[in-house]
Amino acid sequence: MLINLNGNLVPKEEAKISVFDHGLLYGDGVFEGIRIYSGNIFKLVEHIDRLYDSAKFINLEIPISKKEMIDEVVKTVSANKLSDGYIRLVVTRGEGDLGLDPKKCKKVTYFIIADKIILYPNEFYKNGLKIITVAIRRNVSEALDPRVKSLNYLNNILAKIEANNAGSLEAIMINQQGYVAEATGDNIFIIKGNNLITPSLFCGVLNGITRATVIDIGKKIKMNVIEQTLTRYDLYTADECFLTGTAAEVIPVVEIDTRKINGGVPGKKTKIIIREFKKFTKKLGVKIKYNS
Ligand code: PXG
Repeated sequence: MLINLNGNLVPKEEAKISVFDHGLLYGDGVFEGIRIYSGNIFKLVEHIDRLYDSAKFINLEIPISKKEMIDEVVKTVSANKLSDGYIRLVVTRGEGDLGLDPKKCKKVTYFIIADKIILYPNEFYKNGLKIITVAIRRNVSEALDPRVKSLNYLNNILAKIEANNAGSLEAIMINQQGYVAEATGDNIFIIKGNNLITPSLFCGVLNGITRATVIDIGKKIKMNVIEQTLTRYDLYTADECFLTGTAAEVIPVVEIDTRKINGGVPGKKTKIIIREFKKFTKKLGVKIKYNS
């Protein structure tokens, strides 16, 4: 496996960064998780746009242009001859000293890993997930905006620990106002009648690339797509529910806080959306040409 470290392809064993890197010391950095489907890097341009927006928010200047970053991603995937897999693109503040001041970090670090992906076991796509809402609240936008995909995932990890401790695979996080936000690494959707509903971005959620794709699918199949505030009541009384994310794709939810959704089986409309999503994954993105 070859890792792209600051533009150089190096063997995995040599892909090392300093213990003084502020990405490690303070979580000072941003990242993206991207999928490759049949040689197509799904929505790569949208992921790169979001990466640069996250970097801009934290006042981190990525040393190469978006176009160059796209080329670096393509170079890494093709060097590893991956046609299906997962890309982790990380940009950190770089090496500094033992103070948190980013001014001391003179050179931004970036690296790109292209590897196979580990999915939820297939049975969960077929039978759906049982999930819970957790006590830990989603970060407030005034402290650290959830739209920034930063290396600070402790908020989400604390929620995941709560879910793990309760024997649940995923957690739904509520925001400071008591409205539903998102799962630890996925956005949430419910279906009520012909309405496809997801929390608005102002509820404190990541502007998910899969979320945007599902919104487009909803419009295409003539559902009313609504972004609004949701409470636990809306979740418990939904006809159908599912989560969306690059890693999880579209995965049905069949139980929330012990309340069964759609009688405890994946919903009909959810299955249609999953089918449509699979078609989209091969169409939208940047196609790879593999080096022979
Ligand atoms: N919300 C959060 C907090 C996320 O981290 C999503 C929603 C879905 O966004 P996309 O753009 O992927 O549709 C994410 C992204 C993992 C993992 O290991 C999960 C994500 C990213 C990287 C790794 O589970 N989720």
